[in-house]
Amino acid sequence: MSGNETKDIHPAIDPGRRKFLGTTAMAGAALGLTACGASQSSGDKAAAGSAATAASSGHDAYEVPPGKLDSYYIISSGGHSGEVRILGCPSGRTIKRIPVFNIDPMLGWGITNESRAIIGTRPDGQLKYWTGDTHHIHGSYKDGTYDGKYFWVNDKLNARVARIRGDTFETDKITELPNVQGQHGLFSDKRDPVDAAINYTTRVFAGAEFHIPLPNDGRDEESPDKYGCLFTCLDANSMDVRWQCRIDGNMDLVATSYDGKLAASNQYNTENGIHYEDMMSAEQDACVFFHVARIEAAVKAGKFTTIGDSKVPVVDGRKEANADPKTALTCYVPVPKNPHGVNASPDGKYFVCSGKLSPTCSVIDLALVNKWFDGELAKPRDAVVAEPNVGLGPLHTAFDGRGNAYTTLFLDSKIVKWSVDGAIAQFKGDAKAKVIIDAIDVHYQPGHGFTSMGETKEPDGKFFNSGNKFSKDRFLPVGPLHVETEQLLDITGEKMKLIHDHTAYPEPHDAIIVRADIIKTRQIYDLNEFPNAVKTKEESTIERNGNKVHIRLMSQAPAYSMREFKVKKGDLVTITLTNHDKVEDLTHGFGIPKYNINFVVNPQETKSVTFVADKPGIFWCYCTHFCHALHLEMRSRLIVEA
Ligand code: CUK
Ligand code: CUA
Ligand code: CA
Repeated sequence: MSGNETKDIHPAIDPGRRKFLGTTAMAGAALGLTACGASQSSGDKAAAGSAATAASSGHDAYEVPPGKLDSYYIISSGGHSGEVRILGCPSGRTIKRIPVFNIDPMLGWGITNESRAIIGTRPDGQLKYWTGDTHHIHGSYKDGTYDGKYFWVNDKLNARVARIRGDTFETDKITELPNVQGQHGLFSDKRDPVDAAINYTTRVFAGAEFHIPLPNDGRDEESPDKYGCLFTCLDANSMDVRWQCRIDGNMDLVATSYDGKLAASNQYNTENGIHYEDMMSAEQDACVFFHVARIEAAVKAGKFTTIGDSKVPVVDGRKEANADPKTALTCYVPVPKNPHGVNASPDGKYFVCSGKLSPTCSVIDLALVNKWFDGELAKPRDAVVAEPNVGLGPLHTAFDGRGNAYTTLFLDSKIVKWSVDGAIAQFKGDAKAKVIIDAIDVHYQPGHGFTSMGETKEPDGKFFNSGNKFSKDRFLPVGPLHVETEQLLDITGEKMKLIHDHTAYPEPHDAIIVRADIIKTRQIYDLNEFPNAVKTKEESTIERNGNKVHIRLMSQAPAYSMREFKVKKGDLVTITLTNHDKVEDLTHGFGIPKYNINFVVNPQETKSVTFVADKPGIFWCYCTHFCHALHLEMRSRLIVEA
């Protein structure tokens, strides 16, 4: 049995608490939040005890014994670490950390010339940015499900979108978005490719959370009424920005429809507030819908402006310019209050916005939104077909494909399972409709929750992962900074079962759970993929051109192709290294003492680094990655002559 069974099944026990939260209530809730570790301790023990019971009574299905593989990949953002992680599901093992917007010496990310070109450099050669904040990661789609080709992730800090290859799980492109700050929500287009040459998702959508002056060049800083937010569409193939759409209010999360007609973003700051009190002054905010085809037609017809130095076409999606539904580019569906999260149900019918400061979830019927765009629905609000009370602080919702929704309740520290059809019936007036089906404690304060394959047309309703923002007492204490908790729930039955806790380095936000058979990774690169590869022993040379020296090196266990290379103090040195080993998993490293050079080359891969040889002496370049019985002996001398 699970811990929640001993409790009232309804997550919001005290109906008196089921009110919208005002400023004072929110301050109280914040206080309550710090105290929740103590107030929930009896519940914790029950949950912990039940987890132990579950394990001892043998849930073999969750166990991934030594030598066996997980059945899912969890591809997870890493928040202000700037990276992306891959975990196995259900084991929770961390399988890979993918540097994206951060620096990573293991891989050499931010150190090699190739990674620096992807991240972007300034005219003086410095990296343009070396930090980022990843929140939302989504994959490329075909036939409504993942095809495993690409994954896109946002950088909230520096308004960028990165693409990660599904075959190597390495970042291959990063685009900085113009005219926006706080690039938060991100979702890929789910429609089937129209262009046969680009056989995958063709668009990626991104929402901006922060209002800024447009252009943000210092002229309107004291006129917040002139600040604005833009919704951005990128070309998934070139990663160029296709267009932007200016809106009223701000944006948070992004969702896309399965037919490709609509994209949407929840808005918590329709007040255009500068301070948080202003941002929570209205009882309703909105979910703004974008009519993708009309926006692209407007761009084609030249109905756009540009902002500042940016050449990106910007269409006007503000309310005043879109009063006629039949030509409108945008539709603002009112929902309560400072909503967080918008999630698409796998049947393609609904988007669900969680209320955050309202204990409700708003179910928006996409057919009705389309009806509004056709001029056949009186008010955008009429597209809301259910608004169940689910509990306090609802943030994100996931689906099991059996008609149930699972919403994270940040303030209640629970996951609530509710019936979408039940909620719709209740909204229509059926007082007996069963809406809330189950609730379970999580530890603590869940942010995102996501289900196995839940953001595809192939949801399998097996696992729900709760990404919790506080772990408090769940792990051995390691100082003031606690690790976060990811908790895995079995959702195959009527009742949810907590089956696993695992740690997550701060701070994961969103993730997707992808069936393992969809991901097809490569073990070995192709030498010919790299135009600068050092292909033969004869090509392994030292070329000098003035004070520029190019050392072309190969690695093959247990040696580099040259035992030593001489340069002069002050030379600008480039080392290109091609790994000639063809054995799976046989990676070599390359480190140069005192020069901040540290990177790896995978089988048949080529990478390069460039540095000024400003320190004379002998520097043992050594293999940093344990590769061979003679790994320690695998080294060459860099001789910098005075
Ligand atoms: S936001 Cu993090 S818990 Cu950036 Cu998706 Cu909701
Ligand atoms: Cu090559 Cu270690
Ligand atoms: Ca608001």
